[in-house]
This record gives sequence, C-alpha cells and structure tokens, in this order.
Amino acid sequence: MAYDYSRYLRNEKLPHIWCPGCTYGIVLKSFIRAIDGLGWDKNDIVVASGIGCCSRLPGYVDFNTLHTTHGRSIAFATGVKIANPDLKVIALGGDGDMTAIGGNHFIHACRRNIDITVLVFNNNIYGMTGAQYSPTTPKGAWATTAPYGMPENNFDVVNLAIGAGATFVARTTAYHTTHCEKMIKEALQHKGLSVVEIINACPTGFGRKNKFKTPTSMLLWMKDKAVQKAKADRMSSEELADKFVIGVLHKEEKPEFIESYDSTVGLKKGE
Ligand SMILES: Cc1ncc(C[n+]2csc(CCOP(=O)(O)OP(=O)(O)O)c2C)c(N)n1
Ligand code: SF4
Repeated sequence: MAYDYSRYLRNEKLPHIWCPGCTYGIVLKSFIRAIDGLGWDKNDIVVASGIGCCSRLPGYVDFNTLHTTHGRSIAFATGVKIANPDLKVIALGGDGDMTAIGGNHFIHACRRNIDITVLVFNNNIYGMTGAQYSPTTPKGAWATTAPYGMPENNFDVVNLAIGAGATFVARTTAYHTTHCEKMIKEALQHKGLSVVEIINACPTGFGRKNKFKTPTSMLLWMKDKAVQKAKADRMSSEELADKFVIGVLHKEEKPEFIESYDSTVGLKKGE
C-alpha cells in the first residue's frame, strides 16, 4: 500500500511553492518518514525555519511550526528548547540561511551542544532571491552575483559543524531517499546538537546556469559523486578527489547545553 503522507501534512496548504524539478519535496517525504518511524507525538515536535525556498517546508507539515526571520531559525529553536526541554526541536534552512546570515547562530549552537537537530538544505545557491552565491557555492560556479564564476573559497558544512563542536554530523542527498530518512532519524535520536547536511538541487537557480541540462542530471550527479562512508574509508584520497562522502561522519558524547546550564546555575529539576 502506498505510504500515506497526508497524515503529517497540512493538506490545505498544498500545492507547495517549489519549482518543477526542485528536490525539496523529495526531502520533505524523507523527513516525514523519519519522524513517522520514531513514532513521536506530533504535538511534541517543533520545526523552525528561516526564510528561503526550503524554509517554506514547516508550513506544509502538521507539527508545531515557526517560519521565522532569515538566518534566525536556530535562535528561535534555542528559545523554544530552553523554555520546554521536553520538546523535540528541529531547525532547518538553506545554505544561505545557515552558513551566511545565520552562520553565527549555527557555529554557536554547535559549540553549546544544545539538543536540537539542524537540517541544512544545501543547494549551493540562494534559491528564493534569484541565484546569488552563498558560502557553499563551489569556486568557479556561476551565480547572478558571480557572472564570471564564484571567486571565493567555499565552506564544507560538515567540517564547519565538526570544527564548531557539533556532536553528531551527517551528510546525505535528496537522491538517496532512504539514506536521507535514516540520517534524519539518527540525528533526531542523538542527544546534543545534531547536523544533517542534505545536498539538494536547485535546477532553476543553479542547475541550468551550471551546465546541468535537466533536473534529472542533477540527481544523477548526486548518485555519481556521493560515496557511502564505509566505502570511502577503503578509498584513497586520489580516488575521492571529486567525490563527497555521505553517512554519519562524526559522533561523540558530550554534556548537553541545557543540562550543563542547569547544573552550573543550580536549576536542576526539583531543587
Ligand atoms: C534579513 C534578510 N536579509 C535578506 C533577505 C532576503 N532573502 C530571503 S531568502 C534569502 C536566501 C535564501 O537562500 P537559502 O537560505 O540558501 O535558501 P533557498 O532559497 O536556497 O532554499 C535571502 C537573501 C531576507 N528575507 N531577510
Ligand atoms: S528556486 Fe530553486 S530552490 Fe527555490 S523552489 Fe525553485 S528549484 Fe527549488
């Protein structure tokens, strides 16, 4: 029997705004299946987003949702989590949202290790506002603000998160739908700050100007370039040169922010 997504959707808000060929709808389905697999009560889940094409996602799901300001989803999510640590709190946004205007919130949430899951929808461009380059746009790629090619070095979201102190960091793609579901599910179960970078395709803003003739070719690029971690561990750096690794890339146990805060300032429950 076909999977019934409608149980988790605000069906009255559909159809969605995303362009034909955009991969955000695919990831929305992986996201729903991940949460469904955990069997959590919808009322215990909070999803906060910033501004951007992917940040429209919370509007379509039947959880407690916040569509906040550009780059500030983690700040709002932090407030919600501190006010009610029993809630399962997810912050999501694009590469622009999370690594440019919201970059400071991102690194400091990682550093604090607050128990929030951050989903970075990385399509290498500012989709919503017309294809300006973001900190993850590959060097040399075309963007409206880089008509001769992106002149700057780009961030690796996974390395950025690990370097800043996140205790669970994974990468997946929109193409690898069941893998994406698994990564989100594992991240949601982790105690501490978990980050999942989800490689996405923006055929409208990025693909057609960067030699991807069709949306399908962008999905095939993900299929071709992504290497599962277990396989990557057996490959040489030369073999991995033009690939990227998907899977859980970092996991450690560290004191969680709210618990550390409460024990430090003597606000332990019941005291
Ligand atoms: C303070 C502020 N600055 C700029 C904007 C304009 N703006 C809206 S969305 C966006 C970028 C969206 O790109 P990204 O976060 O990568 O998400 P995508 O649209 O690609 O999903 C920008 C610059 C804004 N809404 N608010
Ligand atoms: S502009 Fe790009 S990111 Fe935005 S909906 Fe269209 S394809 Fe998706």
